[in-house]
Amino acid sequence: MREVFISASLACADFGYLADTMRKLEEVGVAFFHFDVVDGHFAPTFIVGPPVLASLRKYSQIPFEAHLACWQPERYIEQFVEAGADYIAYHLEATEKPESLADTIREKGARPVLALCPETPAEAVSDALLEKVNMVLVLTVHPGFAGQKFIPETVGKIQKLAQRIRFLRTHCLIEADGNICEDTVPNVVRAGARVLIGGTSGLFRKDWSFGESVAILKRQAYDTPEEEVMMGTQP
Ligand code: S6P
Ligand code: MG
Repeated sequence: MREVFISASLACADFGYLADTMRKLEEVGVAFFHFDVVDGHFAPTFIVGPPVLASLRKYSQIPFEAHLACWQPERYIEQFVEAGADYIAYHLEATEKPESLADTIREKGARPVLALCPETPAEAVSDALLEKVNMVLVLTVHPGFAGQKFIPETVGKIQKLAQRIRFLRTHCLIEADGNICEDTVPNVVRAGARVLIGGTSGLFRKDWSFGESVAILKRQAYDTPEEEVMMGTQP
């Protein structure tokens, strides 16, 4: 039986209550905390940096993922590892040495995650790189902002990556990030995504509690017919 994990995109939380919000999300079964880190250039905004992860680390036991929407991510790895990031997602578009960066992240003590913008095709990722990273984060919206509309063309990319991962027999999971909600979950799960990053549309909703939101996302994921999905493994 495949397993699907819910990750909470904390950029969508009320920053005045982060530690309390994280405790509530952990109680209802969220498996990862996802921090969007933007440098003002890769995408035209700023969100959080290492001091925020470091302050929150003591309030949570589950893995932290730093999603670096930043140019030259190699400059920031050490700071985020020291701040407590367990997974570091860097963009293929933002670095000239994606393979050696995966090695560096691992050497520093975190797990590498390769992130892809919506326009970047699956073919831009080499087999060697797929074998080096723990996860591939497929952005299903443009980087930097919550509340955008799902880009349907990204589903085919998830499917192609999932087929290659299966062929290569690596333990790499695919994450879907952007407008992940009850309407889009069946598409990304059927294509092969196993980590669902919830934001304003799927997890931080005014009409549902966190418990209800997680239950709805998981129900949609597990109701997707078994024969149509690829197998996944623990990251
Ligand atoms: C987008 C970012 C995401 C957002 C998430 C928000 O640049 O990487 O992690 O925080 O997409 O969720 P939603 O449901 O508002 O799109
Ligand atoms: Mg993100």
